[in-house]
Amino acid sequence: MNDPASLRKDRAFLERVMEHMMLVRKFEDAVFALFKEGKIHGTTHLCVGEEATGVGSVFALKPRDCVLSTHRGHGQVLAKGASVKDMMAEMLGREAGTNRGRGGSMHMADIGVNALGVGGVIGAGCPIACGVALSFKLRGEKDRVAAVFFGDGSSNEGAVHEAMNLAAAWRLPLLFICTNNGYGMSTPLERAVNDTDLTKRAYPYGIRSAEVDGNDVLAVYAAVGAARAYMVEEGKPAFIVEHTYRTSGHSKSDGNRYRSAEEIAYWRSENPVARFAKVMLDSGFSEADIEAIDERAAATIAEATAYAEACPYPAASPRELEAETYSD
Ligand SMILES: Cc1ncc(C[n+]2csc(CCOP(=O)(O)OP(=O)(O)O)c2C)c(N)n1
Ligand SMILES: [Mg+2]
Repeated sequence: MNDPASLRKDRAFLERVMEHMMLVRKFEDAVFALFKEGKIHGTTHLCVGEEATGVGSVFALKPRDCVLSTHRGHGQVLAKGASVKDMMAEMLGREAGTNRGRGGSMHMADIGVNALGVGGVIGAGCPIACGVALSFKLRGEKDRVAAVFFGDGSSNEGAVHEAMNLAAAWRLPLLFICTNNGYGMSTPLERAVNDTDLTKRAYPYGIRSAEVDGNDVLAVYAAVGAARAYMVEEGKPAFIVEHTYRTSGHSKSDGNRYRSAEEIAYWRSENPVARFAKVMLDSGFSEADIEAIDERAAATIAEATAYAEACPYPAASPRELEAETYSD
C-alpha cells in the first residue's frame, strides 16, 4: 500500500526517502559553494526547499519509467538514481560527468536510469515527453510511463498546452507534474495568471488532475503513485500540481527583492526535510538515527565533490574529440 499511514510503518523506505532528500539538499548546498568559489561556470537553478517534489514523485515511479526534468532538476535526476559522483563531475565540467562534462546543470541527463534530461527552455520538456510516452504506447509497453516536470510559470507556455492536448488526444501514458513554488523568476503566480488554481489547466483537455502538498514527501509519493496506477489502468495522461516553495534564489544570484525575509524564514521552517524528520520521529526513529542518515549523506556529497574536483576536463580541441569519438 502506498498511502501515507502504511508508508510510515516501512522503516527501510522512510530511511531511503530521508537519505535522498538530504542528498538533494546537500548536493545543492555544495553546488552553491562551488559556484561561489568560481569552480562552476554558467548558471544553475537550485531546488532547496523543493526536495520532496523530486524525491516523492520519482520514487513513486518504476525504474523503467522515464523522467524529463525542469531547469531546476538536480533533485529529480538524483532521485531517479543517477550517480552523485557523475552528477557532481558534470557540474564541474569533467569528462567523467553524466554528459561527459558538456551538459552542466541545465542539460544533466542519465539515460541509463531513464533520467532523460534537465532542460533550460521552460515547458519544452512536455512535447518531448509526448514523444517518449508515444514510443511506449506504440511498442505496447503497458506498464511504462513518462513523467515531465514543469513550473507554475512554465504552465503558461504554449508548449505545455500543446503537449497536454496531444497527450489527451493520443491517450499517452504521460504524467504532467507542475511544481508550483509560487514564483516564475521574480513574478508571483497571482500576477502571472488570472486563476491561481493550476489544476484547472488540465480541464479543457479532459485530463484528470489533482493537487498535493508538495512539501509532504509521503503525500507526494501517494499522489504520484495513484496517478501512475490510473494512467496504466486507463491508458490516459494525468496531471498533478505539487505546491512547494524554493528557499534558494531563482538562480545562482538573487537579491530576493520580490519577497520578504519573513516569507523565506517561514518556508525554511516548513521545509520538507525538517517536516519529514518529524514524521520519522513519530514513526519510531530517534534523533540519533536521523543524525546518522545526515552524516551518511554529508559523507557521500563530500566524497563526490573531492572525486569530481580530481577528475580531468574533457579534451579541449574538437579534433581530439573527433579522434576519440570515431576511432575504432
Ligand atoms: C522558453 C523560455 N522562456 C523564458 C525563459 C527564462 N526563464 C528561465 S526560468 C524562468 C521562470 C520559470 O518559472 P517556473 O516555471 O515557475 O519555474 P521555477 O523557476 O519557479 O522552478 C524563466 C521565465 C526560459 N528559460 N525559457
Ligand atoms: Mg515557479
